[in-house]
Amino acid sequence: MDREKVTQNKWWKSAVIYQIYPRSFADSNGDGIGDLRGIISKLDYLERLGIDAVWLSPVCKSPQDDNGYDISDYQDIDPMFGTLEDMEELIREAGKRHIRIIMDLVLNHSSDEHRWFQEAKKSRENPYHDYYVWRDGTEGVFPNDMRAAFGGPAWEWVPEVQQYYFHQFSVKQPDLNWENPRLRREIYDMINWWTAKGVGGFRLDVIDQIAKEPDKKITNNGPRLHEFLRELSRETFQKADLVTVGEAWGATIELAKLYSNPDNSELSMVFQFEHIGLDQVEGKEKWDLAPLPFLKLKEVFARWQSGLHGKGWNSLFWNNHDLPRIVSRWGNDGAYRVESAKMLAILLHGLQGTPYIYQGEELGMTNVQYEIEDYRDIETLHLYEERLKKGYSREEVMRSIHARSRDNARTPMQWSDGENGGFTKGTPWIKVNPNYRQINADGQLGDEDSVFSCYKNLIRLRKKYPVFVDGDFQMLLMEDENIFAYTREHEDSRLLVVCNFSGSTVNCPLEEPGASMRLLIGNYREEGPISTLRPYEARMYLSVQREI
Ligand code: TEU
Ligand code: CA
Repeated sequence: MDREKVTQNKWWKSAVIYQIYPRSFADSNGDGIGDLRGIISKLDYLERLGIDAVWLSPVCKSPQDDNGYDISDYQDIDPMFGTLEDMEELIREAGKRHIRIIMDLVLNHSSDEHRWFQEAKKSRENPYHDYYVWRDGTEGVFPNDMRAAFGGPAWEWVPEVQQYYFHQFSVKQPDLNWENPRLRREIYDMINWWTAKGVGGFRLDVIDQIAKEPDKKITNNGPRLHEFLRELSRETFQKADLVTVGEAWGATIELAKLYSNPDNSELSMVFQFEHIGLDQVEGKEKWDLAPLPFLKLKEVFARWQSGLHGKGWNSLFWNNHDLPRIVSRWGNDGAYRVESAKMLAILLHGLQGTPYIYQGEELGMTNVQYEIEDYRDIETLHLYEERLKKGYSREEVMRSIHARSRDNARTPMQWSDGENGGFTKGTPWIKVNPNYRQINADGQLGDEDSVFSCYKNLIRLRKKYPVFVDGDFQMLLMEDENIFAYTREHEDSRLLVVCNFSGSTVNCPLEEPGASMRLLIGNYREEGPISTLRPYEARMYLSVQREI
């Protein structure tokens, strides 16, 4: 079968992937921190939901400066999450349920406690010195004015070598030097070691930042990026039937055609964030809130759906461990929490691409509004200090934090209405959202009208009808200020998805679906006329000339 055909039939094109933030998913030993044995205890829940793979945020050894995105040993599990044997058991037990385990590879930087860095900073002659990015200089005179994502300069002075090292994130996350072929070889060997253990794929943290030229202030999409990715893919991913998804904040459609080229030369797909950046003030930061430009949201989705059709592959997501929860952000986490959570799910899961469900999204979990003392995220805590120093009022800063803090996604998974939402018998590392008594898995599993059941049904539909995977995309009512409607067509099947993105009842100019259009799923019990859509109403119709 030629490579084009191979990619066409890839398992991950009809798969739905579930992201677990292990620290907040399920705690098995009462230390208040989620762990691998906690995940193993919830595999039956995941099997019932029907997902095909689990993306684990990092569980490797780490000092936890950035909650595990600062890895100090890529081939061992951090004791707080368990042991390598626990990981092997998780891979085995998940496999029995036809669930693949995807690991989160943080290859742009390591922890400063990694043995490579501990060696590198000893002397310029040390064989590991060039595993990192160094610049000569004098203490106090930075190589340039680049800033780190978590506050402060992007350069840190090391007296032993009289040089600065470069770090795009925290000072404990020194950037790795991908120009060094010996480093790249060690990374490939590590990845193949995990693949040999049965890992089913990899999520690649800030992968478009590995090719950098700090002297020219180039921190992503550097000139050698696709050369590195093709070598990485050739030396590792192409040796097994893996799914790979790169986090690429700087991706455009043209770049995504390279990343997700059907010839399998780089990755399966990327996470691009054009839709995610829409509700912030132009040219400012995510903390500078702006209303969502709905017509722009539709334009972005239409462009990515059409732009990659037949030329690449989309990831589909609203949430992850860095993002606020979508039902609070673009839905309604009050009176219409259930309807809007389902609408957002129906809208996303009808599109072409691989859908990702972030832990708790399938329950309609919401943001939180804590006091600053209850936040744990390094990014949030830096922001708080930085903006107060810049003269922002405390109210303004807390409004930004409530809306955008990454901890909105990191409050513990809500399993039951029992103590700590069933997450831990100990003291949770971060407070459980107080609404766990109303929003929890136990209360939804047996309820056909729950958000959980809506996700479960959408996952089944994706497997049953090829139009979900292979259909093309046409946006309808592009200029409508409230309705997100589109069709997908493949062979003799036509999918129609109509969503009222607003909290008001609106008129819909679409003609009533004909007798051949069968309602596959909706978020209101009775199916009224399509001409009047109730608040956050969503419907998915399928017309099939011949039954599958
Ligand atoms: O995130 C990349 C990244 O840039 C995010 O930190 C994002 O800019 C920020 O959260 C605003 O939303 C990846 C990981 O997903 C994140 O958890 C890590 O903190 C970061 O890389 C460093 O590894
Ligand atoms: Ca634990």
